[in-house]
Amino acid sequence: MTSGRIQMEFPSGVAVDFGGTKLSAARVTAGKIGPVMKVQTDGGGDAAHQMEAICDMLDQLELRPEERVGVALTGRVSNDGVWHAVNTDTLSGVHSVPVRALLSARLDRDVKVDNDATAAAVGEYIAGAGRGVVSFGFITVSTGVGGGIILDGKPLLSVNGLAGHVGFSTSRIATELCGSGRQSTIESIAGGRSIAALAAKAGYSGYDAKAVFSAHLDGQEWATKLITQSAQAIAELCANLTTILELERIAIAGSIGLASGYLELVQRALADEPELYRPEVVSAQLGQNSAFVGILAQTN
Ligand code: ADP
Ligand code: BMX
Repeated sequence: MTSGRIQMEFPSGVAVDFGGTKLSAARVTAGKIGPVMKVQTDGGGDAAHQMEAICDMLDQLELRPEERVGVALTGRVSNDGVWHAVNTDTLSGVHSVPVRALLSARLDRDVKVDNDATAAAVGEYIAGAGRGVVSFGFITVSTGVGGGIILDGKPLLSVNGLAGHVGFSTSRIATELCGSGRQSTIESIAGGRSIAALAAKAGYSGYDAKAVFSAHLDGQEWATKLITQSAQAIAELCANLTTILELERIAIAGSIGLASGYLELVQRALADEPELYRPEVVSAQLGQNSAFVGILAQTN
C-alpha cells in the first residue's frame, strides 16, 4: 500500500527521532534543522517510560500552538498509530502502544507518527539523496537495519506497518537467530546490536559496534571481519531490493552506514553481483537528520 505523493516542500514543525540507541529531537523551520537534543534510549523501559521520554523532549522544545509535531519511531507503526517493537531485543517493553492517540491527546493536536526509516526515506527523498529519482530506497545501518521505500514518489506503507522492514529479510551469510524471531536475517549480521553480539561471541565482550568499528579502522582483523560481513549483507540486501523493485537509487544511513569506509565496503561487495542487480548506492545526505524532515512532510 502506498500513501499519497510526497509534497516536495521543506516542512516546519517539531520532530522526534526515537532510535534503538538514541532519542533525539529538533525544531525544523522550512527544512532547516535547529539545535538537536539527544539522550540515550533505554531499550528496557516499558511503554509509560518511553512515552515520558518522548514527552520530556517535546516539553523542552516548548511547542507553539498549532505547530506540527512528528514522531519517528524504531519499530512497527500500524496505520492507526499503534507502536510495536518487532525486534524485542531492541525494545523489550513496547507492545501495542497507541502512540498517536496518546501524543495527540496530550499535545492537543494531530501528531504524525511513523517508522523511523520510512520517515527518513521521505526526508532524503525531499531534501537529500532521493532528489531526482521517483523510486528510491533508504537503508539505515544503526542499532538494527531499517528500511524505507519510495515508489513513484509515494512512501510504501502497510496496514500493520511491516512494509519496509528490510532488515528482517534473510541473508545467505547470516547464521544467528534475530530478535525479530526470524533466523539468519540481514539485521542479525549487519546491525549494531548484532555486531556487538558477534564480537562477544568471538571473545571480544564489552565492545559496542562503535568500538568494533574503531578496532576495524585500527586494522584489527577480527573487527574488520565483522564490519566487512555487515557490509556484505547490506550489499546482498541492495541486490535483493533491486531484483524485487528495481529501485533507481539506494541511500545508506545510520551511524554504522555513514561511518568511514563503510559505503565503499558495501560497493565492493556489490561489485560481485551481476550488473543487472547492482543499483546506484550512495550515502544519505542529511546525516542523522533525515527522519526529522520526513516525519513532518505532507502527502497530497
Ligand atoms: P539509532 O539506532 O538510535 O538510530 P545510530 O544510527 O547512532 O542510532 O546507530 C547506533 C549504532 O551505531 C550502535 O550500535 C552504535 O554502537 C553504533 N555507532 C555509533 N556511532 C558510531 C560510529 N561513529 N561508528 C560506527 N558505529 C557507530
Ligand atoms: C529494526 C526495527 C525497525 C527499525 C530498524 C532501525 C524494532 C524495534 N526496530 O529493524 O522498525 O526501523 O530496526 O531502527 O523492531 P534503529 O533503532 O536502528 O534506528
